Amino acid sequence: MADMDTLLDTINSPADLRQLARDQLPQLAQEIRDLIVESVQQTGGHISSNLGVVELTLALHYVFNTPEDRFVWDVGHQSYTHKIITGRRDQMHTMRQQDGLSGFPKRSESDYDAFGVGHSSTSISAALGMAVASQLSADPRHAVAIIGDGAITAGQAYEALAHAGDLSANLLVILNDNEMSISKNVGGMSNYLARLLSGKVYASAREGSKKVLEKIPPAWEFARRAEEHMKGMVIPGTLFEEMGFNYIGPIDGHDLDTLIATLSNLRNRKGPQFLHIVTKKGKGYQPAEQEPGKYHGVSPAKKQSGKSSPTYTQVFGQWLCDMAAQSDELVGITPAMSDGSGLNDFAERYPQRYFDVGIAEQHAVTLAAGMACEGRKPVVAIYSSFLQRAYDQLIHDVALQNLSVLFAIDRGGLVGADGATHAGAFDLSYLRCIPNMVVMAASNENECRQMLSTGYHYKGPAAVRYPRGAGTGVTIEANLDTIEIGKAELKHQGEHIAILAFGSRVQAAVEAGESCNATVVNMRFVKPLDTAMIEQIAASHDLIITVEENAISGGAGSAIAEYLLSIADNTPIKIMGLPDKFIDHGEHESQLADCGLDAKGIVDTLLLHNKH
Ligand SMILES: Cc1ncc(C[n+]2csc(CCOP(=O)(O)OP(=O)(O)O)c2C)c(N)n1
Repeated sequence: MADMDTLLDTINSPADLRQLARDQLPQLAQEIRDLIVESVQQTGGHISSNLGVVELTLALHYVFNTPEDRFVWDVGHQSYTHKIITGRRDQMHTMRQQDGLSGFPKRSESDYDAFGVGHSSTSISAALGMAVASQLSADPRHAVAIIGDGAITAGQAYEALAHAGDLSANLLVILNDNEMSISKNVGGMSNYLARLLSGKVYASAREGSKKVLEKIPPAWEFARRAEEHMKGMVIPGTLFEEMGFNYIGPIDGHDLDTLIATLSNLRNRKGPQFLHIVTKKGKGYQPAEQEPGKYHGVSPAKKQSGKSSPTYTQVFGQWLCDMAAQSDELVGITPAMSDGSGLNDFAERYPQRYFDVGIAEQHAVTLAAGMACEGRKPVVAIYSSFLQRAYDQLIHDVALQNLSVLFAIDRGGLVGADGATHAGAFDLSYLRCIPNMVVMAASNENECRQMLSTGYHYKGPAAVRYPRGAGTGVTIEANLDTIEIGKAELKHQGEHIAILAFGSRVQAAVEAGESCNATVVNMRFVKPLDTAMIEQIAASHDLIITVEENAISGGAGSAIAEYLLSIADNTPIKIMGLPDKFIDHGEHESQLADCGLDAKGIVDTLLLHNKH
């Protein structure tokens, strides 16, 4: 294929795609699959989800008039085919790297990316907003939301469906049903969808719908009658119909003819439409078809080899199993991130005490609150950026009632290739302002384990935040010992300047401090602060520098500044942390260096301020 022009080489925009004959599309689909498998092996990213929607994406761009018509991809991790045919084919090898393509749709990247995503279950709301806006300005454009059966487990999707059903806006919702979230999908909705797909009904619908759709005349009335006929053959009166949608499906999401015919038909319909398609996650790539979960998100090939320290995620997973062995009250809760949060072993060993609630962060937190009321000890394992979703639940349901829930917060800080949507940039700010909370930031994997034990035994809400990736390589003690709440740790006694460091930045601070003979403290607690230590440091140093991998605004350094102000201490203070802007994808190490948060950056700041 190397010296032969491929079909894909001729596709620089969806307009080029629309020039192709329908019978050329399967070949194009194959070429796109090859490109996805090849490029994701280099760059890392989502394989399985993307291979599942190649035909759907081609059919959508073939039928709709993008970019005038708006597509909103839910989560957006399945948008690679969309990127490939909207002029970004040659940049696929740059994906998720600094200055390269984002792994998600992004408005600033392309006119075809109608809405920025990364977190799930926003697509129906956003597409409805667009549909309503075009209705208000009498604009004929279409708005389409494409959402998976995992993403549709979240409450926001239902809020949007319920509202859309009540409006007459021209919205098309496409449910891409592969019976998988990252792991096997869970919950009542997934059972309901499985029933819709079950047995004969779906099999006959596949055949039947094809025949019916082939014969659909263009005129609207005829199309409508044919469609009603088709629906009669499928499933009458679905949940989505009850919500005010015109429900079509389930249809085979890999059958281009059926997809194109159905979408062309739906394009001419007014009001809220719901199309249910069935696809296979990982389609066309044997390893991903067999283990779609494993191939959901993969690392670049070159990074997979080599032995390194355990990740914080693994340290948490081990701690959870060890604590569960000792404490019958422990329950583990994850919002659809069993693998990513390190709960797989726990799930296997303690299935009765393991709860995957689906992509439902708000529910996860209030569920934990309810369990805590009854004397259980819930551990909510959650990514920093996903906990943003459950902020009111954290305040109103957990903290206000001073319930003992432990939050194990993974991905605290920048997250490299996953980019701004997944960065845990704000948790220290948003947690420390909540009364009753204890907030800890782990500086190495052994301390992470100790902090988890400390938070677990604390009577009230506690959070331990730790970064993405491997730990520092320290020895991890097997015990479940706790540390004293609110107690910092002096790492290096120097003079003139003191660096008060938090969590992931402690090691860099120690390097910097030792090289300049500055005092270095591992603060450990963002709340409660070790105020005795702060006072002592302020009394014996000319300048305090704080360092954290969290937004400067309202973060841990800000807490120290507030404290100094409250005791009328005017020791100069310089707060180092993430700047007031979103940090794009790139290597984690270079993201930190760009923000001046590596050892060199800390030394530079120290020298700069030392001179004055
Ligand atoms: C709010 C939020 N929680 C969790 C995630 C992590 N996540 C990304 S994709 C995914 C599964 C999505 O499943 P589905 O919608 O069925 O899409 P598929 O990958 O199966 O095509 C999850 C849980 C997220 N992106 N956003």
